[in-house]
Amino acid sequence: MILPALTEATSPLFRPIKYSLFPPLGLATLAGYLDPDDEVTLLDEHVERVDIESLDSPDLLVVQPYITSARRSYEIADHFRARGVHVAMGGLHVTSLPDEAAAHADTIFTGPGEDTWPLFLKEFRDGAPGRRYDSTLRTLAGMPPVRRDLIKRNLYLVPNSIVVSRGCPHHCDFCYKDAFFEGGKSFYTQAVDDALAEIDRLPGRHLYFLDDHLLGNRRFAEALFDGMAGTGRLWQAAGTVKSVLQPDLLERAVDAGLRSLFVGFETVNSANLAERRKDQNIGKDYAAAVRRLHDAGVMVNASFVFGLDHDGPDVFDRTVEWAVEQGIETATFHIMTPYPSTGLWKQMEAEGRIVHRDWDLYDTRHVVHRPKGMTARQLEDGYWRAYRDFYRWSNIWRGSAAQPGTHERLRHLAYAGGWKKFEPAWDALIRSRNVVRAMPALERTLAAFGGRQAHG
Ligand code: B12
Ligand code: SF4
Repeated sequence: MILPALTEATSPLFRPIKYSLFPPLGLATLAGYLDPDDEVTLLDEHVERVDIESLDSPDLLVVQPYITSARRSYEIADHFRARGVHVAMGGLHVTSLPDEAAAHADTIFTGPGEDTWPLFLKEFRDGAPGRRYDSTLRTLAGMPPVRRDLIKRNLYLVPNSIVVSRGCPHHCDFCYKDAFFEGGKSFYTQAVDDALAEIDRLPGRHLYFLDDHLLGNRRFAEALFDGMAGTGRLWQAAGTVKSVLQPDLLERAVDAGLRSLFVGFETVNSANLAERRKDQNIGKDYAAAVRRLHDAGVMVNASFVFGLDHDGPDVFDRTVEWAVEQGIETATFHIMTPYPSTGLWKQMEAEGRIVHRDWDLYDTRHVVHRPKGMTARQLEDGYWRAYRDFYRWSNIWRGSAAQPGTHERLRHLAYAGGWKKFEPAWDALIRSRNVVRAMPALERTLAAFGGRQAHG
């Protein structure tokens, strides 16, 4: 099983820490369905060199392409198919463009794999594998434990990534979600006991929930948080502005160990929200959401998209200024990128505004569409400027001053500075092949100041 990487992640010169954060959870999940006596190797090109020439030919090669790693995925697949190996491919990019992927695979899968993958395995063993499997039955019931034994933990800063749900209850039209889950349910969770059992299997204290929206099903989230309370876990996750503003749910999450939340604010221009069907953000008080998180001792990783149709050249400074004023600890900026088969893609294509299909550049750092309110150059320059400005020491300092107390101010400085200001140190750690050694420092930062306890 292989997770191919985009070129940047394999560069001998500099490897950003973000590619050494999380292990290949999707493939480790699929490996759970194999028989105990099947031999399986899990390779992740983001963190290890994969020399395809020197690899033995397996009976079956499983490849998971993302859009930005599609080119490399196809190269690997073509190489092994030429050797007579059966290649199976699935995941997000394959679901967006099944015909493109089918040219490089013997079997393709669309949608999540929990129903079709075991069926394929049986048919493959029987010598009659299908050419294409489309997922329709959506459930996580009876899912085998994730094969975490296949994950080389020392190569990741956050080996304990976990997902306990699939999809999301919302329908933002730039998101991969609706297209990926077409043909069945698009938001469902594990049984709470199964999720708690999966959590129990993870060593150490720190967890990172990769669920699109961990707070999306209130009943599930409450039961999960109640089950986790008192276990001493420290964790990070993603949620929406709306869910943060709900009474009580955030408090339960914090009592269960939530210390930092990724929130999709997306835009400071409210006209963009309606156009992109980000309905759950419309009319929501963003500043109140940040305040509520900070008051609860939770750090904010805010996500913003630039280049939406109502954005003009002033959007970069306005966004950075707003984020710094709120004391947001970390921000992730993106250039609006229409992913194939999303609603946004369909609109851009109908308007003739897609300028090329070089998937390598669909990494949210390059302009691939014709923007409305500015030029492509302004958009790319503004994007890079926003990163530089947000992570200037003067702004990190200013942001920390917006925090409710001294503890939070120190945490802000340690966390925001640690991520962006010490990239060369991260690079050295990656090269030592022991990134996990930084985990205690991350845990200390999250634990020392966070949580409602800090406020007495
Ligand atoms: C963690 C994560 C990352 C991590 C690491 C990824 C990793 N190690 O797997 C990091 C930080 C490195 C990352 C980087 C990027 N990411 Co990212 N990331 C995610 C995130 C949040 C979770 C992925 C995950 O683990 N999911 C849980 C597992 C269980 O699901 P899964 O991997 O999809 O696998 C299931 C199915 O897809 C299917 N399946 C997958 N492969 C196969 C193969 C077969 C044979 C079968 C049967 C089934 C199957 O079965 C699995 C079990 O259900 C997703 C959002 C999401 N909800 O998926 C975005 C996401 C995958 N990322 C995305 C993007 C765009 C990027 C970046 C380009 C963004 C950027 N600007 O930096 C980069 C570069 C990616 C690259 N390497 O090329 C997009 C992908 C869009 C696309 N069409 O490909 C997503 C969907 C986010 C979004 N909403 O747009 N990412
Ligand atoms: S809330 Fe997030 S995960 Fe859900 S549809 Fe919107 S962008 Fe996608």
